Parts: sequence; structure tokens; C-alpha cells
Amino acid sequence: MPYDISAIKRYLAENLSAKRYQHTERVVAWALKLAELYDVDLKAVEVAAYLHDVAKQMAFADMIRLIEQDKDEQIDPLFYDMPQIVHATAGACLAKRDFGITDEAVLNAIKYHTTGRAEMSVVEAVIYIADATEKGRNYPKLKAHRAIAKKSLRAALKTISADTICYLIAQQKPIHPNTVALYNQMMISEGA
Ligand code: DGI
Ligand code: FE
Ligand code: FE
Repeated sequence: MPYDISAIKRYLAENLSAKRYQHTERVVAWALKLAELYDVDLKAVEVAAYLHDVAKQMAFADMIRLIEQDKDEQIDPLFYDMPQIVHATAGACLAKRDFGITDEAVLNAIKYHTTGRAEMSVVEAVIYIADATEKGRNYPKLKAHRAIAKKSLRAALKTISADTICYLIAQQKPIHPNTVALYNQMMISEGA
């Protein structure tokens, strides 16, 4: 199905700060580069990248309401302990409700962009990796992570999920089971 990218961009310009909007544009550019490199559906990646943080600046109560109103979605009780992750599921609900996105590959890429999960699709992996390693991010291993992303999606998932868990532990924050499931899969199964 065709996506109305200009309507999405108008919505983002109105509902996100300039800083967040620019982050989104960098994620789109980097995600498309990775998608080309790994021969992943460019249209799905583009629309998922544009929409991945669409709900980022909504109030917590509004995100919860949006998720509650989606008949296919459920409130994860952990949302109340991990408010930073809720924008991902809320974003998928908004993409569906307001932009008519029905493609599950796109919706899941938005929904799992923050935590990841086990058995991620390539579209999900590209969005997760592009979000974590767009060039405006500011952490010591960024350059190394970008280089790894160009070599292997799997290796990138491995290092990003490990780093995320280290970061959350250092911050004494609770870790979502999907974050752990991605990390465990990367550490247990074969591959780089
Ligand atoms: O929305 P962005 O800032 O672009 O990036 P993101 O969607 O990856 O969100 C990053 C935030 O999510 C960051 O504050 C860490 C947090 N996060 C990711 N996984 C988990 C988590 N927070 C908790 N508590 N538990 C997780 O498993
Ligand atoms: Fe996000
Ligand atoms: Fe993001």
C-alpha cells in the first residue's frame, strides 16, 4: 500500500520538537542506507523510520489511552515501571489509527524499536539499529557501532542489546523481558 509520507512529515513537524524531528530524519537516512545494503524493503523501512518516534512527545496518560483504545493491543503492566518504552507501542497504534498503516512489518518495527525482541525481522532490525546508531547520537562507541552495522545486522543487534543492558544496569533501571530476550538470543545462538 502507498504511504503518504508528506502527511506524516507534516504531523511530525507539528508534534515533535525540532531536535526530535531532526533525529527522525537522520534515522530515516541511515535506515534507508542499511536497507539498501541488506536488500530490505525500502518502502517499509522508510515509513517505519519516519513513524518510529511519532508518539515520543505525547503525555504518558495519552499514550496509555491510545493503546487501550486499540482492540489488537494490550497494556503491558511494565509500562508503568518503564515509561520510556511506551512511545514505541503507542507509536504503532497511532500509525495504524491516524495514518492507516496496516502492514504488520511496519507496525512491529515501530512497536519493537526501543526494546527489540527475540526473532526480529530484518525490517525490525534495521529500524532498531538505525535508531541506536544514527550519527547524531552521542556515546563513546557510536563510531564502532556504525561500522559494525554496515558489516552485519546480527553483530549490531548483539552489541547494541548488550550495551543497552549495561546502560540500564548502570542507571539502575528495570530491564524489559523483550530487551533480555534479544540479548539472550544473540548470545546463545550461532553467528557473529
Ligand atoms: O526514542 P529514542 O530516544 O530515539 O530511543 P529509544 O526508543 O531507543 O528509547 C531509548 C530509551 O528507552 C532509553 O531511555 C532507554 C530506554 N529503554 C530501552 N530498553 C529499555 C529501556 N528502559 C527500560 N526501563 N527498560 C528497557 O528494557
Ligand atoms: Fe524511540
Ligand atoms: Fe528514535
